[in-house]
Amino acid sequence: SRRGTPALGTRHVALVRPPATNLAEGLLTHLERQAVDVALADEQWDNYVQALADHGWTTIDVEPADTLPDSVFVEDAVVLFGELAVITSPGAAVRRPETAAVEASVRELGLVVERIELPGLLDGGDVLTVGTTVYVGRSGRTNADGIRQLRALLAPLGYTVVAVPLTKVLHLKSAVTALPDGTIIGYVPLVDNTAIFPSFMAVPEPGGAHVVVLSEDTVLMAASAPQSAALVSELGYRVVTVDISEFEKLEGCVTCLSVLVR
Ligand code: CIR
Repeated sequence: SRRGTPALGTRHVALVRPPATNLAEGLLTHLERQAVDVALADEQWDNYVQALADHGWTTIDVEPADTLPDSVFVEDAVVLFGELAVITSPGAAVRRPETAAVEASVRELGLVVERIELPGLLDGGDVLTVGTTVYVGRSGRTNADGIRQLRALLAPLGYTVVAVPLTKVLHLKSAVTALPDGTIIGYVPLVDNTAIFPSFMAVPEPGGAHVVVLSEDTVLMAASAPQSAALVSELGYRVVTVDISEFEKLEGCVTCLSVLVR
């Protein structure tokens, strides 16, 4: 079994979940509600999936759930560590029913399944793995018991769970993600304490804090953050951009829309 720092691209499957017809009713914590154009969202989602496909990722659709508006944000329901799939315990009660179909999909992939149990709460958007370090946001969605359970599941596999207090943002990965070389990039006004990260680079836009690592040399970023994309490009990475404006209105970002199985 793989653990530690798996080679990128050992498997090229990505889980995605088509947007619900009631997407526009998704939860909001920090933003004022703006009208979501669901037809445009569908088109943007298709383009996002196409961008994954263009870079060698075969996408698998988790069964759509038209009564679950936030189900498109599939990364919140499961976190993968090599062959281990940890089914989360979503911090928003209305999102809890999202996990069942995601669990079915990861079982079909043959992954080992573990679960965070109540009263533990943990959203996948709070989990950022860099090598064998697993940063976990202690956020409005993830509590201490959820972090404790994840730590207990991962310690035997050689991972260190580092909890990150958050007060200014929905999820850890709303504020920071990692480049392929392990550099943490983030939007400073949303991070309580950047000193917790061993190598941190600031980006100039909130949407620029989010990268999906498509390969060792290519990342996916939102079109809403052109200056950040230029900065990452200056570091020698290929940057693919997609417009996800309708998902950003719901506090979603490029990372939330898929789970890459490496
Ligand atoms: C929510 O509030 O749960 C959704 N509207 C947005 C979730 C975004 N997911 C993420 O940042 N991982």
